[in-house]
Amino acid sequence: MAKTVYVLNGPNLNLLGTREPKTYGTATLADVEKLCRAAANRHQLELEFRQSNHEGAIVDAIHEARAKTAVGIILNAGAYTHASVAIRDAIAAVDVPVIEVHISNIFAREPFRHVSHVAPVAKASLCGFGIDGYALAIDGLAALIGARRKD
Ligand code: CA2
Repeated sequence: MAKTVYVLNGPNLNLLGTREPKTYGTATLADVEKLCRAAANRHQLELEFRQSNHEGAIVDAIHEARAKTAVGIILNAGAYTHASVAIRDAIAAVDVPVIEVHISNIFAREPFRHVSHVAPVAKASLCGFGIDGYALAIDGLAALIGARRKD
């Protein structure tokens, strides 16, 4: 059976590439999706790629990943990272490994970004690698679950 990884993106990430290039680079969310498809394909994983500006939609997508027996979730919850107990609880409620990703180094930014409600319930977290962090997270998930790699 095909193994699927969900990549979930939170609020404002649809604006990637349009503003704040110093912090987030110039790539668009479509570029991120392409990079994720290539990484998933290398590990023979199917990909579900989503973005939402709504907290409940992200909670629903986490539940959907569980219902569809996804092998993992790569989650950039955007600003909800620092604020959402609902997303934290959803992650804790499902037995799907979540890898937290941030494009920027949240620890080198404003103090309110140093707190992540996702990190304590995530399997792993990475930040500061730009959009390459998404591919690194998929590679890390594949290593965790022992996915077969295409050479
Ligand atoms: O570094 C990240 O990936 C963040 O999750 C991005 C969030 C921010 O609230 C987190 O603290 C760190 C913000 C995403 C907004 O992205 C934009 C991109 C271009 C223009 C405007 C917003």
